[in-house]
Amino acid sequence: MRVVTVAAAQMGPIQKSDSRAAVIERMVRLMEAAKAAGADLIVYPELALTTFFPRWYMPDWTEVDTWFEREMPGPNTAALFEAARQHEMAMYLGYAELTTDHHRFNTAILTDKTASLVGKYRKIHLPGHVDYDTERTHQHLEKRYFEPGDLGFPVFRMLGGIFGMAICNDRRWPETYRVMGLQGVEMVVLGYNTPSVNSQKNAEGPQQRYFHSELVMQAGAYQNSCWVVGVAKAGVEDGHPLIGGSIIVNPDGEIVAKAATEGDELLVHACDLDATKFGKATIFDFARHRRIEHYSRITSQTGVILPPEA
Ligand code: CDT
Repeated sequence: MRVVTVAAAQMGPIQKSDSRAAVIERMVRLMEAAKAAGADLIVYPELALTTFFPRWYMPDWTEVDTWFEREMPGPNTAALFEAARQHEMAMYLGYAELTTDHHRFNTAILTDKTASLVGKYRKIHLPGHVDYDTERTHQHLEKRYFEPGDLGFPVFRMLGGIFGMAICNDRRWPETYRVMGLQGVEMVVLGYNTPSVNSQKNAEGPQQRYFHSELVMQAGAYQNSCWVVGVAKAGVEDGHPLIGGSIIVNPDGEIVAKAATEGDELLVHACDLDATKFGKATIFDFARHRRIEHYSRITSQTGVILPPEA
């Protein structure tokens, strides 16, 4: 057995007016509870330090940059890293990254039990739109505020296992998991902010949003025989509801822990990384069963090309 005890640290809403310090205090409290429950690794949501600011159209880029971190760790996050060191807690942390040469990414990092950086991931599948959209019930301006990630889907050795990261909308894409599956990933950790209603289809409300969220993470786990830990920022942020539904999924695609609320809530599960071995050696033994001679469209084509009319 290679057990990594994971704490999925779902966070309730963060209002626009909440300070970073107040948010960090909540995160440290969740980390303390994770430590008390015996966790090795805590997973926080996407853009965990602030409200989900891409819902706000901001023409002023100086204002936009107030939502970004220029250093990690930096003055805003030093206390969180200090707590991680003190509790010997590995961590997945999502935040908005502003690089020294002024590129903006929706980023997540993995740190080890000494709070040292193990790896970085920048969100690749950015949803939403660039300009203010009058047709939508609410805005989703990730394509305005972030560039697509430029680091691929790397995996990292940590805690005796192989870990990969994704961020929110990435979880809906099978390519996300498969690229990491091809590097032997044993646990995918990811955070999300998912509005409870589809801004372009009112009839798609929370019930379907929760269903899709589980569906994609369970499929990703099963098809790559790995653990998936998905963590929400949930609840109503300045009038805008986000789903909860944080889950821990085993390599058979079964949910082993699930959040019951839309607030700060901790799910803890002892995940045996050796449980990934059976699927990887049998039905999803990629080396034996994949037929790459038939997969070229996956990397040579983005949109759909219809067959010729009869
Ligand atoms: N944050 C994020 O990626 N949210 C998306 C919402 C898509 S709707 C434009 C998600 O996939 O949950």
